[in-house]
Amino acid sequence: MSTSPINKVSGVCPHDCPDTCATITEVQDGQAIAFYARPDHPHTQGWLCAKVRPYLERVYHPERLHTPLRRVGAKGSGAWQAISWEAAIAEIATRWQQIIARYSAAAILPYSYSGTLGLLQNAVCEQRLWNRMGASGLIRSICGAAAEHAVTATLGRRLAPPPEQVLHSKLVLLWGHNPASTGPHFMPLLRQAQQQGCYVVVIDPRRTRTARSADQHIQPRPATDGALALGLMHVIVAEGLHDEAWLQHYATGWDDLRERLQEYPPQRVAAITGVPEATINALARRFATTSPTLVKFADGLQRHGNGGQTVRALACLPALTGQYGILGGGLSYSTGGYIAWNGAALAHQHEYPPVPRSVNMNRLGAALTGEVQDPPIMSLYVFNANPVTSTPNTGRILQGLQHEDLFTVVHDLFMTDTARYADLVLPATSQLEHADIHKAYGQVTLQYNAPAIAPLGESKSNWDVMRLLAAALGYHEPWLQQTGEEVLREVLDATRTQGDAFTRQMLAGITLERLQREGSVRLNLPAEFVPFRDPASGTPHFFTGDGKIQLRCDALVSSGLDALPTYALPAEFAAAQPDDLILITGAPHHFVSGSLGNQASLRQKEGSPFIEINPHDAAARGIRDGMQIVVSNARGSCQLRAVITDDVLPGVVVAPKGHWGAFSPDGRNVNWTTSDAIADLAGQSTFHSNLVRLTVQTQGKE
Ligand SMILES: Nc1nc2c(c(=O)[nH]1)N[C@H]1C(S)=C(S)[C@@H](COP(=O)(O)OP(=O)(O)OC[C@H]3O[C@@H](n4cnc5c(=O)[nH]c(N)nc54)[C@H](O)[C@@H]3O)O[C@H]1N2
Ligand SMILES: Nc1nc2c(c(=O)[nH]1)N[C@H]1C(S)=C(S)[C@@H](COP(=O)(O)OP(=O)(O)OC[C@H]3O[C@@H](n4cnc5c(=O)[nH]c(N)nc54)[C@H](O)[C@@H]3O)O[C@H]1N2
Ligand code: SF4
Ligand SMILES: [Mo]
Repeated sequence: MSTSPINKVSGVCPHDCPDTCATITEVQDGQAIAFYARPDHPHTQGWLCAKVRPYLERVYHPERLHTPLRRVGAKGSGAWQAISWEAAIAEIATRWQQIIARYSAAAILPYSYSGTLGLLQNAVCEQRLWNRMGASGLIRSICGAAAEHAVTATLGRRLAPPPEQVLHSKLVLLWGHNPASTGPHFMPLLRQAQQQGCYVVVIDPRRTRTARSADQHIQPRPATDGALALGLMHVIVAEGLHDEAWLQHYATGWDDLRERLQEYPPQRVAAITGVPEATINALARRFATTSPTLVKFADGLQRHGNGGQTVRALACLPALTGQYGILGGGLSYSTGGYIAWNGAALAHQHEYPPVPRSVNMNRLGAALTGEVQDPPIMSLYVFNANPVTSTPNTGRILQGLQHEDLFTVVHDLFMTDTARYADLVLPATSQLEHADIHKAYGQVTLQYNAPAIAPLGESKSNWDVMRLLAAALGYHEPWLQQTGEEVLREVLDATRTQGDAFTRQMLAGITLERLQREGSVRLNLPAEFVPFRDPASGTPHFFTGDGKIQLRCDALVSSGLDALPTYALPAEFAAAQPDDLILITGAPHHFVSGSLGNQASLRQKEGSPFIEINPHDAAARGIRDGMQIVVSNARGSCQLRAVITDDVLPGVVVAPKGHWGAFSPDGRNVNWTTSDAIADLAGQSTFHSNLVRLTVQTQGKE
């Protein structure tokens, strides 16, 4: 046993999760020997979730990529040759220079999303090099774009209460949100609130882990939540339970919304949602006669054709009874708006011509197979993302990736479903091997992740690869050659000194040195802080042009939306045939999207890829528990294991996202069936607006 000293290094979980836990890595002789939660971080509460606790399995996974690889066989054949970084970078630069000369840099598409949420390895790397090149932009709308846009338009800023404020709530509606899996550190707080008498309602077509411990579970038909929210408001107004004075003072468009609500009597809403009229009336009364009430949702709810308007309706609901600006009340979507990074320092976009065009990431398959022309996409550079696993309409993406003249580079820690189709694969560092700063979208600390160990093999961080590419392409701007630490300092200092007034207040005194010293720092929330309450007057105040909540939001009309919340059936569902079922593909408990999906211990806990089917729907199709089922529609098909359960509504089936094709019996996952149609707002994905048919897989025959 080594007697060398053990060094404890403070870090941050980088994954796409609202909790952004603080971690400790113990290092001895250059090896990480232990990994656990920082005991003193308020939100982490001294524990990590089941998926990240065994993180050293990921870091030291035998299949980590250690060198750059060049494809030697046909695309997707899996034959590779190890090459040096010099050769890999030179090949990329040469290919790109040829493409730029012939087509312009717009023919190069960077594709990235949420492998890490760090300021450096994500936000900066999504911008700087590509802006300098004049490459195509990417509309990053796969996750929560509609909600982000709708909440910002309604409230002026994405502020959610710090999570511990739920201890003051008396009623919480968890609406299409499953924090027991997707943001687990909220659960002990919710449990404590419940023990103090808070009533918890989960609104979800599936009986989730979160729903099991709720006081009430309401199961609407998918994508009808906008109608449900409008119906609740209808009842509140019809019974005179709304706060007229509050609405007159602090809201824009109350008269218009009141008129709109007339279209949503409970009888009609019951027919749309499948929720009994009595349940709607009772929930409306409970909502209106309880205070403080909190409406909490995340992104799963709005991955539908009507996601933007659904979120608009939900964001209006707390205003009806004046719940905004009250401790324990209001809306909890995301804390992402507490800090707005200084865009100029982050991106340096202003020094170069505007982005030539932008491609919606949900349309990747379409973009690679002809939808994007003049110039067509000739090169794809994927990092922080695994689109073959996680992006809709996989069949079409693979068609695109197999084009002989598409030059694809994938930078990842592993040979993902996407990397298999690359021309060049580059090895990436893990969070233990690079530096970063993380803000959170479900809590209010800013944190520094210090590198704990040296990069494994020849792996490099995103930023270090960008620097090499910039140099090879002949770009000599200092902001393309800074060290990672210099970049972090530049962006943090610019944001603290030149950010908007709210951001400056949040960051006062938070320097890079302080973050490095303390690891985690709580933002400068004043002692009595409540989102949307003016500290001087104590009255509600929104970050909108007129300081009021925008019940009617004229700004959204230019985005093609009705200025008032409304309900419309997603186009996919309007064409439903009798045999169709709605497939919802939310978060798996043991992976984060496709990340961690190749870790054997987690795959074992998650079980082989499954689909939950109501006994009624199973019986009608001769499906028994454990059978292999072909799930199909016109876009494609995949095979899943049947789990018969009344956890799902009749007419609805549920199969978690994130399983890799590589570990599935037919090499495919649910995204072979999901739609790449775009929702009503902000280019949002519509994964859950997905109609499928189920048939029993017959063994040994076509
Ligand atoms: N363990 C784990 N945690 C994760 C992730 C993960 O993959 N695994 N992913 C992370 C990411 S990327 C995100 S964006 C967040 C998402 O966080 P959440 O939004 O909490 O998670 P989802 O499972 O996507 O969706 C939540 C719920 O919405 C329900 N739902 C779907 N359609 C409807 C509908 O029409 N109406 C209603 N009322 N409910 C509906 C689903 O049944 C699901 O239970 O979680 C993050 N955390
Ligand atoms: N069917 C269905 N599909 C969905 C959803 C759904 O609801 N249903 N939800 C969607 C949502 S909410 C999201 S956010 C997306 C997520 O989609 P993606 O952003 O594509 O996320 P992952 O599949 O987790 O892939 C991230 C990859 O980044 C890699 N990575 C991690 N750290 C680094 C790094 O430092 N450098 C580099 N170069 N790579 C790194 C990981 O190893 C992993 O392979 O998935 C979407 N997919
Ligand atoms: S995935 Fe979420 S809950 Fe798990 S360690 Fe990371 S931040 Fe914490
Ligand atoms: Mo997401």
